Order: sequence, then structure tokens, then C-alpha cells
Amino acid sequence: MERTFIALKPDAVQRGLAGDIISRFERKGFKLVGMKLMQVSKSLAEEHYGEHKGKPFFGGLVDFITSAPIVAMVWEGDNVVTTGRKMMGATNPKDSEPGTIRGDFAVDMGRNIIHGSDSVASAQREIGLFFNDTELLPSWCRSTESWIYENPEPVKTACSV
Ligand code: IDP
Ligand code: MG
Repeated sequence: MERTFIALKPDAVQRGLAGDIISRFERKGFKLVGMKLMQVSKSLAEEHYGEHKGKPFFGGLVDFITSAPIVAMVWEGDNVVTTGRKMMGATNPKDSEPGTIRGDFAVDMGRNIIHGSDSVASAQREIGLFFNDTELLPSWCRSTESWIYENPEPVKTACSV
């Protein structure tokens, strides 16, 4: 099943929005397979945002993301990368539609409260940067699976015991 890396940036944690945002992913039907509160180091921030190195906002972005704790998460579900991006809304909150996370909770590009992987390949790279294997659940039994998917993946043994 597809996975994506979602991070609640320092502004989301500071503003007490973490629970609300996590709740949106839960209510959607996506499955949480890893989560931790953490302080991002400068080197991890620079690697994570490596594609933006050299851009005018890069220094401010690294300072911001390392300034206070974030909530790092991995969510699993059918098409979760693309759907997660839609739930977040456009990068610039001025363009984010109401109803999206950024559209509802943010006004400034440099304080746009959430990160989400932009492709399956990015998700794999970012999950590997932020989590080791022991911090991610391979697959856990969720009793609501058949109420979320018409044809759920074969129920793992964890569900049958
Ligand atoms: P994304 O977060 O929607 O994937 P990216 O273009 O990958 O957007 O940019 C990464 C992050 O860098 C954005 O979420 C935002 O926090 C910050 N950022 C991007 N462009 C600007 C800018 O022009 N000014 C300030 N911050 C920016
Ligand atoms: Mg991006």
C-alpha cells in the first residue's frame, strides 16, 4: 500500500493545530503507520529540502523548520501521496482553497504549517530520512478496513488472532 511522509511544521505544533490536522487524515480513512515529535537538525533539514538549495528562501526555511519541534508522520492508503497534497492545499496559502489544511489555517508562504511528499519517489526518500525501520509498523490490523475499502488488501495475520 502506498505511503507518504507528512510533517507538521513548527508553526502547527506551536499553534496547537497538530491534533486537528492529524484528525483530518484519520477521518479521511488513511492509516497512521509511524509518528514522532522531534527537533530537526540543520543537516537533516538541509538534506530534506535539498532540491531548494540556492533559492532565496532556503536559509529561512532551514532556520524555521529547525526552530522548534515538528510532528513527523507516515500515512498509508490508496493514492495517499496525491490525495494528501490535495488535502494540504497549494504551497502559498494565498492560493490554497478554503477547506484545505493550508487554506484553513495559514496565511503566509513561510508559515504554511504542513509538509507532504510530492511523489511516491519523494515519499520513499523522505520516509528513509526521518524514520528507521523499527519506528514504522509493517502493517497493523485495523478493524474498520472493509468499511473504508470495498476490496481491502488481504487481512494480515494480526487481524485473525
Ligand atoms: P511544498 O511544501 O508545497 O512541497 P515547495 O515548493 O517544495 O512546496 O517548498 C518547500 C517549502 O519551502 C514550502 O512549503 C514553504 O514553506 C517554503 N517556500 C517555498 N517557496 C517559498 C517562498 O517563495 N518564500 C518563502 N518560503 C517558501
Ligand atoms: Mg515540496
